Amino acid sequence: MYILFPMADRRTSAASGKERAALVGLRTGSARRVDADQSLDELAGLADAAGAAVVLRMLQERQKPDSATFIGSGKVASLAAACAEADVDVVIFDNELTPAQLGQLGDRLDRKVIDRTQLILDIFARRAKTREGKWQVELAQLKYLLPRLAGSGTALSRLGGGIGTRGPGETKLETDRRRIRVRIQAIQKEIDQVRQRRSQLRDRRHKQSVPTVALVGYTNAGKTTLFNRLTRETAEASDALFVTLDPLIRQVRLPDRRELLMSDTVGFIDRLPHALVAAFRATLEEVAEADLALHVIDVSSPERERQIAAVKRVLEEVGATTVPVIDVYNKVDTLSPDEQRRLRTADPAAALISARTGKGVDELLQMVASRVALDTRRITITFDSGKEFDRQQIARLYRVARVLSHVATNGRVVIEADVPRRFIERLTTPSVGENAVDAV
Ligand SMILES: Nc1nc2c(ncn2[C@@H]2O[C@H](COP(=O)(O)OP(=O)(O)OP(=O)(O)O)[C@@H](O)[C@H]2O)c(=O)[nH]1
Ligand SMILES: [Mg+2]
Repeated sequence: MYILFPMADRRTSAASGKERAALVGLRTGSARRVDADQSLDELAGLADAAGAAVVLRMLQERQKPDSATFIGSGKVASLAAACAEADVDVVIFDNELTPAQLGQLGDRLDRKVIDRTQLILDIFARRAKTREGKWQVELAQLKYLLPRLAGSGTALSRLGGGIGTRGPGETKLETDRRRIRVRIQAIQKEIDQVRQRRSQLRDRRHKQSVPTVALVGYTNAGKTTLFNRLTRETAEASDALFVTLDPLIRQVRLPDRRELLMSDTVGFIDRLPHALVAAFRATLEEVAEADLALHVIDVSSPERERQIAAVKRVLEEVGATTVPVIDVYNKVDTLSPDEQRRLRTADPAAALISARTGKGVDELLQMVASRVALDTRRITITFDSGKEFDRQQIARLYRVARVLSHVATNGRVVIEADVPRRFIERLTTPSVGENAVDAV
């Protein structure tokens, strides 16, 4: 079964120079029809993000994938005919194909064939802006490509240009196996250095005891919109997939004047290519090392539950399972009051917000403040206000702790405060050791 889109599309896409894409999905065994359809919808969103115009959709049903042609020989023949009729440039499969399948399908369809993984990698290649982001994407692309160069060289020679051949910055990807190996090593080295630098920065932040909160969530959930609202930033947010690639970290001031650092980073997706997760480890470590994660969930998506599950899987994969999480249901402006009530009853511990209108954002900040404050001890510290070092410590205390009382007499300052445990550890340095610290 396939759907051919109106021919008017052909003129539009030719005029805009877009590649004309056919999308192919496979529904196997007990998989639900609606899930397979939604998966193809998502693939269409990805194709759009890669700059293609979708002119054909096909959903094949069979017990299990065919080892040679994935969708079965007969189906390939009808797909080839449909592709010829619709003047398709590239056929995109909703699954990861084996090198053998890629070769077979390329031969039989006689046009460029790519899979879901290549499509996602291509979007990332288009979006990467920083040096670090570019390295990570290219590494993932080359690692995906290498084993596929082994068998049939034709599958790749057929790629020509466009989607699937672009490296970061739209340069053409290397396809010579020996050169790829050398390049992988060089990039790996650079990424290791980045990783070290990031880890040093994190250590420094850790020493300053500023809590960090990471925004995580499915792509397009509204992470950057929320980030901008909380930090008064103007990072790019838009209704396209994978707009954010590189992590951004900015300060947020809580209602009680304490500071924390908030990070925005790459969004997740169902079946996120493993090569990509591995390559983005340096970026994703920001999440694994955070004190708290806000899981931003798009309530307007019909696939909310599947997206939530996909995010949890990625968090596991990047080793972020011990980070405490607050579920943040975003885009509640799209829900009726009734639906909002149901959501609140179903998950009372979650936050309901609209990053776009600002609704619920203050309550969310209160929740963050109390969660971040959980790991504190109430202590009383005496400072010598004549000493520069002590005056600095007092200023820092105000930034990281919740100060309950501050009494200054005869050059002494006595402060009672709820202090993060990590900060208390810092109070054992020699000069601070002179200060009297009483835990309550
Ligand atoms: N209706 C509504 N739309 C929202 C809300 N928050 C964000 N959006 C829209 O959702 C789309 C995605 O927002 P982003 O902030 O870019 O999402 P993201 O999670 O950062 O996405 P990626 O970086 O691409 O993974 C944009 O079109 C936003 O305007 C909201 O509260 N309500
Ligand atoms: Mg974003």
